[in-house]
Parts: sequence; structure tokens; C-alpha cells
Amino acid sequence: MFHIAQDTCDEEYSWKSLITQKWSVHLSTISSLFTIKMVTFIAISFIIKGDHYNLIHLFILTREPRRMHLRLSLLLLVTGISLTCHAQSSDKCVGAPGIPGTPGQNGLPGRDGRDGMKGDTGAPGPVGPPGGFPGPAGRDGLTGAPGAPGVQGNKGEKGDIGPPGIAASLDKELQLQLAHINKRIRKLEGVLFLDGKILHVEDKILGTNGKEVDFKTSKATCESIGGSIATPMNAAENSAMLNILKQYNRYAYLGIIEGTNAGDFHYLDGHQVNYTNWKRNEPSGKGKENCVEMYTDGTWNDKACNQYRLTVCEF
Ligand code: MMA
Ligand code: CA
Repeated sequence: MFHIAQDTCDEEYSWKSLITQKWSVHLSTISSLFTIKMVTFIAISFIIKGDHYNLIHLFILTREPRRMHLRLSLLLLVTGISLTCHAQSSDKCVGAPGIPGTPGQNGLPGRDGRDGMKGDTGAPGPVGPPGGFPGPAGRDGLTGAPGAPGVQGNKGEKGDIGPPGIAASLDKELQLQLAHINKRIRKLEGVLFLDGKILHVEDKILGTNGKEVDFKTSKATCESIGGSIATPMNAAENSAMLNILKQYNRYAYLGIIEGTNAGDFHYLDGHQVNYTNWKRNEPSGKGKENCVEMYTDGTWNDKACNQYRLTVCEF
């Protein structure tokens, strides 16, 4: 009929619970059978738990015997409710911690997980056993580089003697061609002479390109056009070269160099010089100035070969 809190309680609560559970239920059903002794017992229970309100009601009921049984039943009902609520709201007590239970058994295995990502490509497999068929032939390769020239063959046999010709001096056709060529050369020499580029001196022609370079370059330039660096062999040639230097107001190297012995100057073909025009107190280099330059007064000076001098060639 009434719900009672199930917590472990102290002694006072046990007493209230006893009253509520035992007395309120059972006495309400047998209230018609109450006697004075029973009423007295209930009154004592109210006194013990300090319920003065119900205690007063109990005495009021006992003074009206006619309605006592009905009132007593209702009173017991209210008392049970009161005790129950009182016990649930404020008289709970904290019990001692219980002993932990034994661990449960392992659960069943879970379901399979989802498929993982695709793995890396595996390493190449081992070479298979021999016995496969050879593949088709490849295409022709590129043409190789030309080989080295072969060894020169033996000289052939001498040919037959040709028919007799005519002397060049008697060959009119050839003589006409030579005359024509000489005429054209004289015209060109005349133009260059007028321009101051060349000078005739005895059987030599002297010329310049107007450039100033060191001895080595000047020599190479002259040789590259079929001439050689100017080398006066006498006073006339020296004078002709001086004319060119005066035009350009520049010094020029000569085709003369110093040998291993200091002061031993010679031509480029190795022959000893047989004409010189040294300035006074020159050569003075004592083996340290291995080239020879011409000043603008026509005199010579031994000089280092790395200076920039006018290129003058002879043909
Ligand atoms: C320079 C140099 C020489 C030359 C002397 C003459 C100082 O050296 O040109 O070769 O002999 O001048 O004084
Ligand atoms: Ca000198």
C-alpha cells in the first residue's frame, strides 16, 4: 500500500519504518477491532516520535466513541504517509561503501573493420626460368663517323712524254695575258702609292695597314699576306720606310731580333745584320730589349717586343 525507501537507516529510521510498514497497513484494516489498549499503544508511538498533531487527534477521536473506528483508520493512514515522506525527504543516511563486485566476463568479439587503403606496389618478381623465345631483331643503328684516311698508295708509273710545245716567249697568247696582268698590277700600285699605302724602293714594295700592334702580331700580319715585316737592308730602304713612319708619326718594329748573346742582332732568317742605323748609345738593353724599333728620325733603338708599333710590311 505504501512505498518505503530501501536505504540502510539508523536506529531511529528503522523504528519509523517499522511503524509505517507494520502498523499503518495492518492497523488500518483492523481498526474496527481496536481496544483501549491498542489506542494507548498508538498514542505512545506518537509520543515517541514527537507527532503531537496526530496525538491530539487521537485523543479527540477517543472522546467520540461512535465515530472512533472511522477516524482512527484515517488517522493511521495519515500517520503512515507522514512517516514515509519524512523518512524519504530528510532522514537518509550514508551507508558504508560496498565491496566491489567481481569483474564481468569478456564480451563477444566485435565485427570486422572496413577495408584498408590500397597498399604500395610490390617489388618486381624474380626472373623467370630460361627458355623464352628471343624477341624480333632491332632496327639498324645510325651511320657511324667516317673512318681515318687510309695509307697513301704507291706512286704511279711515269706517263708518256707529251707532244713538243712552243717556248713561252714565242707563245703570243701567253704573252698577251702576261702583259694584261702587269698592266693591272701597275694600276693598283699607282693607286696605293697615291694613297700613301705603299712605297717602291729598289725591288721592294713597302706598305702599312696603319695599325699599331706588338712585334709578334705585326710579324704575323705581314706573313699572312705573303710579305714580311719591313727590314731595311741599306740607306735607301731605310729612307723609304722612314717616309711611311713620318706620314703616321709612329715608330715601327723592324724584322731584326736579338740572339741569346746580348747585342747580337740578326735578321729573322738568322743571318747577321749587315746594315744598321742605331741611334747614339744604342743598343743599350744589354739583352733585356730583344726587338728593334725605328724612330721617326730613321734611327734605331733596341726595345722590348710588347710595345704597340706601326705595322710596316715589305714585299
Ligand atoms: C728607354 C727605352 C730604351 C732606350 C732608352 C733611351 C729608358 O729607356 O726606350 O730602349 O734605350 O729609353 O733613353
Ligand atoms: Ca734601347
